[in-house]
Amino acid sequence: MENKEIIQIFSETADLMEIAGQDAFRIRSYRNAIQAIENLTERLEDILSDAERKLTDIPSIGKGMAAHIGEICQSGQLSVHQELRSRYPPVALKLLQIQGLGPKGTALLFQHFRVQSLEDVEQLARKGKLRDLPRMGEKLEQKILKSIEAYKRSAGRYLIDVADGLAAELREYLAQSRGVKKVTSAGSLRRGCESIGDLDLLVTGGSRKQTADHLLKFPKVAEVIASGENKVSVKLKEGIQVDVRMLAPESYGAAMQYFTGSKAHNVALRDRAKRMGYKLSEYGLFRISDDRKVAGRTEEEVYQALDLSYIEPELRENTGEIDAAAAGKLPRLLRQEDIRGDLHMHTTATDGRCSILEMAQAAQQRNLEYIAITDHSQALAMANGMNEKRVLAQIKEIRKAESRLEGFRIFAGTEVDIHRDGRLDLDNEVLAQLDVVVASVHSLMNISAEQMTDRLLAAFENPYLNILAHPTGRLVLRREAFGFDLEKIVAEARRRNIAMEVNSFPDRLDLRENHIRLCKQRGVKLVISTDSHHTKHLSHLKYGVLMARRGWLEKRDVLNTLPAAKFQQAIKRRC
Ligand code: DGT
Ligand code: CA
Ligand code: CA
Ligand code: ZN
Repeated sequence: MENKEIIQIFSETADLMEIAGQDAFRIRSYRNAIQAIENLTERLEDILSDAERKLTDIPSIGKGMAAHIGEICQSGQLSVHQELRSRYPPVALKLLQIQGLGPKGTALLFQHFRVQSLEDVEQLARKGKLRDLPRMGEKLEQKILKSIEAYKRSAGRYLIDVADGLAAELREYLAQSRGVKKVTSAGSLRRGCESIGDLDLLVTGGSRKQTADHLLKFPKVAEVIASGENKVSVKLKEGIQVDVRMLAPESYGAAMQYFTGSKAHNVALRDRAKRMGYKLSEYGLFRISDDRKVAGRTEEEVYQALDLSYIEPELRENTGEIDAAAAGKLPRLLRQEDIRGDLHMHTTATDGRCSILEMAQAAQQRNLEYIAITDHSQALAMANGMNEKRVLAQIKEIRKAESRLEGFRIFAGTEVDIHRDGRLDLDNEVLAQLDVVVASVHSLMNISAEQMTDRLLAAFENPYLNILAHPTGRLVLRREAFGFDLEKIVAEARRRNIAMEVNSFPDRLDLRENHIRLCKQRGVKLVISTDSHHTKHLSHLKYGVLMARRGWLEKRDVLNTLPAAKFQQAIKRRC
């Protein structure tokens, strides 16, 4: 039994207990246990089978939870969980994901209607039957409809870190098959998209049959969807589909180009080829007049034959990249090595899991030159946000930690909440003593777009605010961005020299590419940060960099490519 499976059972149990309206204290003990297990590096089953050790030595795991873990490891299931599952239809867990419904709304639905599927709820809402339920109303009904639509759109898609991790494992595994020369990810993952529908892997070298047989022995394969001569599609235990294509080396580049997409980019590229007297396919670029193959071994070759400079995968969305490549005007995209600092992270003082020094040392090991510690402010009580007094004490601790490191800077910062009226959640006197102030909205997100615009504009009036963090508040596959007038905010940011964050956390990725591009066009600088809550999150930087590249950013557009001292200069407010 893997820890992940235990977490899954606990999480469903807690969710169902919420629908059942059970004791909040007991529900919390499940959630706390989940957090504790997520932070473990060992398998629970191994601890259990070690006579010298006790599960209850793990913080947040009491006697009750330890017994539950024992039961799961022994029988593969948990009776409390089974009992709750039998009480509600399977759609119950899905309904909890629908914004506006929540556990209470879900319970209410089950009390008043026979709902078996998401479509049932959708119908009820369309017919206006939800609004009369207690505490519901027409507005909430509309919101539920909208979030069901969003849920359906996102269903079956995966966050980039999940897809990326599985693809890396599979690539490594496939590379071990006899004769295999190259294994590459293509599709949306290679383009750095925020969510991934399925994985596309390209393999060359070795015999197709052997590679296919090898793939089917990958321990995470759950089922085979299709198995043809050149392509095998499987579903992994995690649910995601993988298309593996076996290719000849002489058409590898053409296939890479074709299967990287996007579809829109490919269509435009094929049009261009046609106009130039060529035919472009996954097998190569062919001259129409005599069917001679002119390119196909590498992607570079294909673009070159079409009189284009090489187009990086992240740009291939048919949003102007082909014209720019034809004119030799593509940006020199930012690279991860260009990033020198990380300006958004949390420690044990609030909701992070590691100390200031641990975060700094881990960042230094990743070749960064500076970080900012930006713990939460008091309004975020849930995350143990800090008041002025605690912030002042933390500044001292940060200076102390910094003095223990060689050639590394730790900026004292905060992630300060922006109140409903635009006020920042900490006194200016304290903000003035910080090296960098990152500000963000964490509450009251469903106000109107005008109100949100005013709220952000008012926040910008505070002279200490340097960076607006996760500016749109969206959560990938889970929550839409809140509305506001981005043009107005960007213009004001430019005037005042406020930077916009590209939050690298895989479920945020905020700003996203089109917004990033707008900032660049309007002359607003960006900062790419990880929002780490643990040293292991520092590796998420690569996803922020991918998003920045999708937004056409170059090194000079990003402030944390600067050395520490220059960075500090560059974030100084203009007004
Ligand atoms: P996803 O999987 O939904 O995250 O997105 P993609 O872009 O990975 O899409 P996928 O897996 O359906 O196909 C991979 C690439 O193969 C796609 O980006 C472009 C290429 N491709 C697939 N079908 C077509 C097609 O009908 N026409 C063209 N031009 N290209 C296609
Ligand atoms: Ca795909
Ligand atoms: Ca695919
Ligand atoms: Zn944060």
